[in-house]
Amino acid sequence: MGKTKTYCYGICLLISIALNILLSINLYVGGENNQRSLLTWSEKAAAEAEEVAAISCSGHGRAYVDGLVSEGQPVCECNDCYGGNDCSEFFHGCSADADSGDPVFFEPFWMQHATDSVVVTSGWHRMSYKYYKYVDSTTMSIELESYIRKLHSIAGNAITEGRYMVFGVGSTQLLSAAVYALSSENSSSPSNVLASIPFYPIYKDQTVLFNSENFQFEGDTNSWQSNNGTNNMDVVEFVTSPNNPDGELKKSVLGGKTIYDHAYLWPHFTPITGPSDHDLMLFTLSKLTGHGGTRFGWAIIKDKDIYEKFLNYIELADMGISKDTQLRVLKLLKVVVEGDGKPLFEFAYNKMRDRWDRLTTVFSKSTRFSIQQRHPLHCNFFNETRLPSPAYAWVKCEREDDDDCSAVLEAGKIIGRRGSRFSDKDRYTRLSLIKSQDDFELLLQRLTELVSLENGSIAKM
Ligand SMILES: Cc1ncc(COP(=O)(O)O)c(C=O)c1O
Ligand SMILES: *[C@@H]1O[C@H](CO)[C@@H](O)[C@H](O)[C@H]1NC(C)=O
Ligand SMILES: *[C@@H]1O[C@H](CO)[C@@H](O)[C@H](O)[C@H]1NC(C)=O
Ligand SMILES: *[C@@H]1O[C@H](CO)[C@@H](O)[C@H](O)[C@H]1NC(C)=O
Ligand SMILES: CC(=O)N[C@H]1CO[C@H](CO)[C@@H](O)[C@@H]1O
Repeated sequence: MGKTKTYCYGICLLISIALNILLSINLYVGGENNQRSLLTWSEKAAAEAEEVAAISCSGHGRAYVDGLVSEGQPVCECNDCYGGNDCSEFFHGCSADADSGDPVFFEPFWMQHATDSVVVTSGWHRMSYKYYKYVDSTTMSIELESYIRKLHSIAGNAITEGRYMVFGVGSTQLLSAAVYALSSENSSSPSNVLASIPFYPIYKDQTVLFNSENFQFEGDTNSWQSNNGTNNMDVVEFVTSPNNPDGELKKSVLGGKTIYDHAYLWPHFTPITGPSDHDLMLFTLSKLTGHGGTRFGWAIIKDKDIYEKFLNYIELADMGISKDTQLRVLKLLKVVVEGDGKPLFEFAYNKMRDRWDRLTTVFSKSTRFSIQQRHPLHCNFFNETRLPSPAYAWVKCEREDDDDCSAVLEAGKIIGRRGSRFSDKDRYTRLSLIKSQDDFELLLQRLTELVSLENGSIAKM
């Protein structure tokens, strides 16, 4: 009896294994001769996506499903200084472009996590303006919001308990929503919007563009304070921490209504010393995962009235942000929180640290150029004392005559963003360190060339 039973189990197990193998083959190969493949409408799109992604562009460019097409084939979009049909030509003498804060350095991470980060969207995915017909606030994904809260508790960079959250088209949209929400209505004089030099230029540009009776841009906090002294005036202050361009951890100068722009408050750019606990904090996907093009940011808000003004702004400006964007962000954040954030933050930190190590080696040989000082702090996320590795180098030209630092660098085939863009002196220039590896390698090469001239014949002339 017992023996027959065991015998039967053995056969059953074999049959079961064989069946599994057959089913798997059917699933993965798609078995055209079999009666039915398990995937139906997504297969063709998946094949197209993989086919286009497989185009190598010599490792110096990329082809996209939505890119230009030539003779029925997707065209390679080459990195700066590369060209030709397959991006294999390098343009010698080409300038290194370190101008924009395009966070493309994350790309290899997402290629390593291709399977987990891919999004499949049907033609009828969430056509409605709203989510969840049975819930009130319906233009934001509740699932996405809960992942963002989880992310902050893992990174340890912001308090979200008991706070409201609003999504925006990038944090760019939330900057102006914040100014609107914090400005006084119907007051005899407009609220004064300020930031501390050097500051991110969009604060001023947007405030000027939206030209309201309720607010006006008043420039630098420090000169404002010394001119207006103890006057208890209506101010809205932008505090960027870590700061763009110089990476400094900033605090409010005026102590009034404050917008904390935490675009760079992530473990790969700065040691996380504790959770930020301010009334109004802004974050962006762009500098967290590198998906600047997805245009997604969020505000964390303590006060209910301010929260409602934010909602009103987003509702009137664009009736809530794209559901397609929210789907993609959800998929990406699920990867980010894997392994308690270690894979993503370690990848990004190692990349930034490597770039800073190589950059400081070059600048240590220079007396003509200097970069900002960095100070070690204890990072709670990595449980270690570390130097910050900011997104940008804030370069100072030290020679008396070099008061236009951008021009000096440009002559050395390096394109930066001039200090006056940040309302500072042109003796400073910002260099972006978060672009592609090709961009960084060329930047480092041009910097090395420029510095090596210092003690040579040209510098002595
Ligand atoms: C300080 C700061 N805030 C906000 C932004 C806007 O980011 P996004 O609109 O991509 O979220 C940037 C982008 O560079 C930034 O540097
Ligand atoms: C501002 O004035 C408008 C029109 O008079 C009024 O409807 C609104 O409630 C006022 N807002 C505040 C905050 O007092
Ligand atoms: C140039 O000379 C200075 C002073 O002697 C030195 O400190 C610096 O390292 C030299 N720079 C290079 C690139 O050789
Ligand atoms: C942090 O590091 C210290 C010293 O290396 C160690 O004693 C401690 O257990 C670590 N804490 C955590 C939470 O890992
Ligand atoms: C009321 C007042 O004195 N406002 C001044 C505050 O300081 C700025 C300069 O930073 C002046 O432009 C304002 O007029």
